[in-house]
Formats: sequence, C-alpha cells, structure tokens
Amino acid sequence: MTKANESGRIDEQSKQRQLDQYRVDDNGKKMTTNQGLRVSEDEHSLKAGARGPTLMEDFHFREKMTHFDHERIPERIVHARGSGAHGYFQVYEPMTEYTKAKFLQDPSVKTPVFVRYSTVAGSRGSADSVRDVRGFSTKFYTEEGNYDLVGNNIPVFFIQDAIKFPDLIHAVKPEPHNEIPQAASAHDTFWDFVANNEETAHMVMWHLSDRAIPRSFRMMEGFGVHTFRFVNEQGVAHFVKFHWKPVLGVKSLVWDEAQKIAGKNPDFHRQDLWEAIDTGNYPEFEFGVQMIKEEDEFKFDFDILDPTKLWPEEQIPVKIIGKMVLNQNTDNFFAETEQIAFHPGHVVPGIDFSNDPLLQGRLFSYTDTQLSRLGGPNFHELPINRTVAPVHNNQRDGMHRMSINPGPVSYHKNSLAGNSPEPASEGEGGYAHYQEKVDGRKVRQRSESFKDHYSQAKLFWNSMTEVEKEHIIQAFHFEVGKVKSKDVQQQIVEMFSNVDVELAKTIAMGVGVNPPANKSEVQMDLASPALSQEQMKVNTAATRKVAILAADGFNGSEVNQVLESFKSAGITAEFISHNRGVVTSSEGQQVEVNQTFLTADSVLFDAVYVAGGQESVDALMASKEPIYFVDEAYNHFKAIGAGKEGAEILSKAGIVSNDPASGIVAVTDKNSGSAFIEAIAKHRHWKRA
Ligand code: HDD
Repeated sequence: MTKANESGRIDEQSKQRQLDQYRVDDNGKKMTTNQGLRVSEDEHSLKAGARGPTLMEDFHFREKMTHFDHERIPERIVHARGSGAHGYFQVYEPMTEYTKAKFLQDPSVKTPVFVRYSTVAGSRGSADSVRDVRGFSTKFYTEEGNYDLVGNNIPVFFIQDAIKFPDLIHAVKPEPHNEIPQAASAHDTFWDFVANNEETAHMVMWHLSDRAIPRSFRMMEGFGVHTFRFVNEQGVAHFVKFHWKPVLGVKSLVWDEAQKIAGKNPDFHRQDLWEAIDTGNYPEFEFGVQMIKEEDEFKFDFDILDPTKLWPEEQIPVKIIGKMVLNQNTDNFFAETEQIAFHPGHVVPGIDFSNDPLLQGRLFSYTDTQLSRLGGPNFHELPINRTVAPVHNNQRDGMHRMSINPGPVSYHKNSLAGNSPEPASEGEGGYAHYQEKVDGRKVRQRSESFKDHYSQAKLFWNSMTEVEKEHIIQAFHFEVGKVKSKDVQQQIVEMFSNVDVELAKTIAMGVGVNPPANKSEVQMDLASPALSQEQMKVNTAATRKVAILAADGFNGSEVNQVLESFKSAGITAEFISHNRGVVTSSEGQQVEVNQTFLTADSVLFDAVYVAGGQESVDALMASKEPIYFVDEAYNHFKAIGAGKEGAEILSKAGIVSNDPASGIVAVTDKNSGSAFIEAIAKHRHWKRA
C-alpha cells in the first residue's frame, strides 16, 4: 500500500492507480492458502483412509470452507440491487462565482468518479426492469476528499421528514408475514401508506409515470433531490439543486414489456450498462445546477426546503456546468459495486447542506447502515471507498483496520507529536460549515409551508402529454388494482381527487370502487414542459439494439446496406434465426447467428428488421415465433423494418407493411434505410395506440 497522494493533483487515473495496488492477477500462478502456503491438492479433503472420515487438521479444507461460509454480507436495507461503473467528471467552466469546490474550477481536470445505479425496493437478486425509483449515486474522488451525490432518477421524494423513512420502506418492501411481493409497490401496505400520508402524492405521480421503468440507466435523468448550498470563497451562498441530464435523452420501457423483461432477462439494465461500456459506447451525463440566491429563499409558492417539491426549470433554469463519462467496467462486482459506501454527508468545501428535514436525517443514516453492512468503522479503507486525498487523523483500531499509524500519539491537542495532525484553517482547505443563523424552539412540527401536497402533483399531471397521462392511468389501474383492500382503494381515489377529479374517477372505474365523493381539486393551471420526457427533444438511434430476423436465402445486398446504415448511426444488431451457427444469403454470404428465437426475445431489442429474400422469409414463416416477435415489437410501439419479401411476415402479424409515420418502414433502398433509422431514433410510435 503506498502513501496517499500528498501533492493534491488529481487526474482521470488517480483512483485507478490507487486501485491497482489492490488488484490481484491470478493468471498462471500457483494456488496458495491465504497464508501464502502453496497448495498441492484441491479436490480431495484429507481423510483417514480413502473411505474414512475427514481430518480436523486439514487446514486447507477448513480455510476454504470457512471463507465460503462467510462470503455474504447483509444487502443494503434499500437500494440492494445495483450496478456500477467507473468514469470521470469534467467541469465546463470555472464555477468560482458560486462555489469554491476545487473539482468545479478547472475544466482541464478530470475528476475520477464511481457511479452506482439501483432500484429501491427489490433484493440484491431482483429484476432490473420493475416499476421503481432508480438510485443514481456518484462518488467524486476529488483532491479535497470524496464528494458523494446520492440521488435518484426522480426529482422529488415520497416523504418530507426522515423520521418517516422506516415507515415508507416497511410499507413498500415485501409484506413481512409472507415476504410477498418482491420488488413491487403494487400491494396493500404500500398503497395504505400512500393513502394515509398525503405528502406522497407528488412522488406517486412520478412513480406511476414512465420514469419508473427506464429503458436504460444510460437514458434517465438524475437528481440530487434536496436543496443543497454552494458557498464561494467569500462565504456567499446560493441554494442549489443538482441534475444529471443523459446525452442519449430520457427513454422508457412500456409496462407490458418491462414485466416480460423481468423474466426474460432480469439483468437487463446491468447488462445494458456493462455492454455499452465494454463496446466503447460510454454513457455520458451533463451536470446541471439550479441556483437560488439566499435572499430569494421565500420568493416562491413552494418551500425550497421541502423535498416533495421541485423547482420548475422554466422558473429557475438548469445551468449545465460539466459532463460525466462512464468508461470503465468493474473488475470485481463485490469489491467495487457491493462494497462502495455512499453518504450524502460526504461533502467538500464549497458544498453545504440545507435544513431540509429529509436531508438532515439522511446525514445520520448512511454511516450508520455501513457499520452493519460492512462490518465496522473502517469501511472507508476499502479500496473502492478510499479517498485519493491524504487521510490524517487520530482515529485508530476497530474491525479490519488496515492503516498502520506509528507512534504513541493518537490525540489532539498534543505536544509529543508537535500537535499533528493539526486542523487546517479555511484558507488551507479546512471545511467550514456555512454560518447560517438558526433560532427556534425545540418542536416536533412540520412547517406550515410544507402543507401543500397537491399543487405540484397537479403541475406534473398538467405537464404530461396524452400518452404519458394514459400510462399513468394504466399504472394506477395496475398498482391499485392489485390492492386487496377495497377500503384502501377507495381512499386512494379520494386522495387523488385532490390532484384531478377526472383522474380519480378514471382510477375508481378501473379498480371498481365508487367515484370520489370529493369534487374539488387543487387550483393549479400551470404546466412545466421540462417534466415531460415525451417533449424532450433528444432523439438518437445511437447505441440502440436491433434484431435482424433472417434464415438461409436472405437478401445479402439489402442486409449489407441496412448494416451499413446501422453502423453509421451507432446501432448494434444481432441476427436471430431458428438455429445458431450461420445463415447464408442468396448470394452465398454467410453471417453468424447471434441468438435463436428460443434465447432471444422481442422485448430485449429496440427495433426489429425482417430481412428480405423469399427463401428466408418462407423458412422463418414455417414457425410462429418470428410472427410473434414482430407482433410484440408492434405492441410495444417499436420501429419495425422489413425488406421486400419481409413484408409477408408483417402482414401475417396483421401489420401494414409500410407506414413510416407509425414506425413501420419498408427498407428497400438507401432512403428507406434512413427512414428506418429515424423511426428507431423516435424510440416509440404512439400513433399505433
Ligand atoms: Fe437513501 C441508500 C437515495 C432518502 C437511508 N439512498 C440509498 C441509495 C440511494 C439513495 C441512491 C443507494 C446508494 C448506493 O448505491 O449504495 N435516499 C436516496 C434519496 C433520498 C433518500 C435520493 C431522498 C431524497 N435514504 C433516504 C432517507 C434515509 C435513507 C430519508 C434515512 C433517513 N439510503 C438510506 C440508507 C441506505 C440508502 C439506509 C441503504 C444503503 C446505504 O444507505 O448505503 O442509509
């Protein structure tokens, strides 16, 4: 282990160089015990005679078995299921005017980061594509120490005060008597919690929207949720909210598809992230900040400390200040993704907290949870958690201590060690808390300004396109429809009539309870287009995955042309046929079949292309799978392309063969090739609905 970086200079590889000291290459090496003793035999335990009992003195057996017996650690109490990657962050312009945080000053510096995406409710082995909030945590390894931005892909939260977090999580997790359902909010206790805690209204609208079923971790926004503070060198503060904006745009699955993916490939998002990085399609996110001057704290019709409220982007614009690129997969999932420990309280000078009562409670919970999850107070020494800045303090001992601190002095102040380590002044980089003046009685109360639970829920509803509204209604029907208690269902209808009476009536109809008794909804006529992912302008086909259905006798020149246009659009394609091996075109060209109709599935692709060539089409039509494949893509509103004879498969599935406005493209020449790419870039073709 080398000493920490005392020079203070950080570059993109700083963290990797540190991790290199812990990476072990077993390749071509002899097997040893953990004591370094070479092992001569690893298949038979030591016995008294070939058919006799195993001997206690078999230290190799005992060590191997003991380690195995203790290989599992407690999974995270929430966000247990996650996927992570390394990368770097670079600021576009110095942010000196607003913050003294060093990693936000110099555009030439690449600060190493590790990001972990997660679902909230499911266990470590649960499926990726479930309806849930996604965690979006970033650890910046800065020269001033680790800065953690522990956010979600939804900008608001279910509750306003951290004391209610255990209740929320108890309600959404599988019910304790029978541990059902896994990774799902569609059950009685969650909806009972919602109905009895009106502050959940806004977040529930987001949770039932398409945001909760992202197409990819690479295609979702990230939000710090809370209001934080930027503080500059002069001690001037701004309230700030943090945003991650995906360069590929915000895209979602549809619900039927999401449920099927959960079975067909539970690792859908994890694999998508892994493969994107592996193939050089590095996920990129722009970093944005919304800022409010301290003196403007009370100028809004919502309380900026309330975590169930967002700051409408039209009112307080997002200033894009930098970019993060994820360019390296992990070497070992457990050592990195599982052992990483985030904490919203890991801040650097220039970033400070606000009095948001949810944030304040989080500042306790995160270190506390790592103590049981990672087994003691030294988890900061695990390679993935280590800062690249130097660490000097008087903390000693504890489980699994790795640093060796020589000498007798481990206290402050002292004279025996010349009073070191010594606190740094602010000018030397010492963290100084923002000197907010606080004055109040000790009370267990919620501020009056936190009591409007419906205006922004309605703002969100007003901001949705018709398709997005329809999806929210369907989600209500599914989720509340799964609730067994009629009473809870009725309470939900009454509660959401405060948002929109018509919406509540529709929910009531779908789940078979009475229309709401309440006839007055909250007064809110505004909309915020920035909240609608359908209205976001980013449409690109880059990194999308297309299934090419082909059999022997496919039209080679046509397929080559399509592959060429895929390549220039950054699309990847897989050949699907009845059997693995190769398929041969009518011109004699052979291509490898990547998957069969048994191993692949329509839901795992963004679009489908049926290759032309009569022989190929006839062979494909000999079974119903290709027709089902195309039909599913159609039902999930995906782009479908077909070569000349490929149209026969489409018509067998009842699909009109050339309707570019609905994302069905006859791919017969170069022009139609680009029309197909455009259709893929649009992501979904709701016109079909
Ligand atoms: Fe939390 C994990 C995000 C409220 C207590 N939280 C955790 C993770 C994310 C969030 C992304 C996973 C970190 C990782 O990948 O390791 N949590 C949020 C957001 C919240 C929020 C955006 C609201 C704005 N959380 C919240 C509250 C509490 C916690 C109010 C408790 C007072 N969260 C935890 C935790 C976890 C955690 C129990 C479990 C594992 C961990 O911390 O490391 O401490």
